[in-house]
Amino acid sequence: MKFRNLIFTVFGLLFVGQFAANGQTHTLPKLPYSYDALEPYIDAQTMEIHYSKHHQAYLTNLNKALSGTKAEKLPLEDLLIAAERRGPAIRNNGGGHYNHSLFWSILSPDGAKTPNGKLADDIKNTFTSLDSLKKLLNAGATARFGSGWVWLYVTPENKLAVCSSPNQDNPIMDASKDNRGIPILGIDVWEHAYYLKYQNKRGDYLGAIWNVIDWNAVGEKYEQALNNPVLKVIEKDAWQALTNFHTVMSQTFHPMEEGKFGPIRERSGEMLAKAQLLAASKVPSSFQSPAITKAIADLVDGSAQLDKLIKKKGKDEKVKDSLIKLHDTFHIIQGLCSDDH
Ligand code: MN3
Repeated sequence: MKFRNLIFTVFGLLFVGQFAANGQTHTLPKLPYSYDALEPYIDAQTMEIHYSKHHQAYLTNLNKALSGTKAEKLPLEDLLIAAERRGPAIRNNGGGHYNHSLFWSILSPDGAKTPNGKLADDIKNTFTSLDSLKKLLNAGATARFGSGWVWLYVTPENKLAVCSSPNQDNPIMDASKDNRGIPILGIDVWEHAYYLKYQNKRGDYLGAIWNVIDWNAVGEKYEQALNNPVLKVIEKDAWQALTNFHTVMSQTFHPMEEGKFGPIRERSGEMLAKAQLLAASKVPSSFQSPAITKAIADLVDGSAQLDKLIKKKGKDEKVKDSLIKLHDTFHIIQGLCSDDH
């Protein structure tokens, strides 16, 4: 906790001048080509409105929602992991900013028409061919009712997968439930992405878009995603039984630190139940280790002892020792406290 706070403080000091100067934490990425560069597949007017009005509006509203909050200095990915928990302003505008930034970066008038290297191999191994991947993505985009996106993404198990999401959601978000990971290719299927040229014919837009997808850029995104520590954070966040235990722990431990023993005395039975559910849950592959197995077993034993102590109306001092020990055990599994909880 302390180390992380120190890091935030250092970054805060480094960037505080910038924040004060431009009054915003997130900025619009420069478009790497002109508005008419993707003609005839995407028309100049659509590009201009999409980038300078729609994307800009998500960005403005994101910075407005973050202004003066603790989350103001968090990296965008950290914000999005807990998007649903943070509420619709962050979910919609943070998603809108992230998704469009990705979209612009994988489009190009003269990009690679096919993937190469590891991405090419893994597409073939996962989807049998590039054509069948495109068909899957187009089917997902066609089936998406109303506004949304279709994604090629990397799962926490380092596999390629396809999903679609409503509105400005994406696989990084808690809202994405069973389809969590880091997107490397996204296609915007909001009407604002195609209506001026294609009107209601989403299928024609989906046929044309492949002419301007730059597979080299997607390949770079793939390499970055595979090496991105956020993948492991997403995997842990998707481990619902751990999150549920964490909620009870943080809502009882932190009050106790301030001398308030009411929450833990009321909820020790619930804490034990959550520990038992955690022990019965499927441990994500990258968390499977003898140390974690032991820590989970210790968590059940420790929660049972604490609950017994509280039922016997044990003294505050003893409850405190027991809860501190349990909290330490929990952090063997969870890692350091983050500012998210
Ligand atoms: Mn859009």
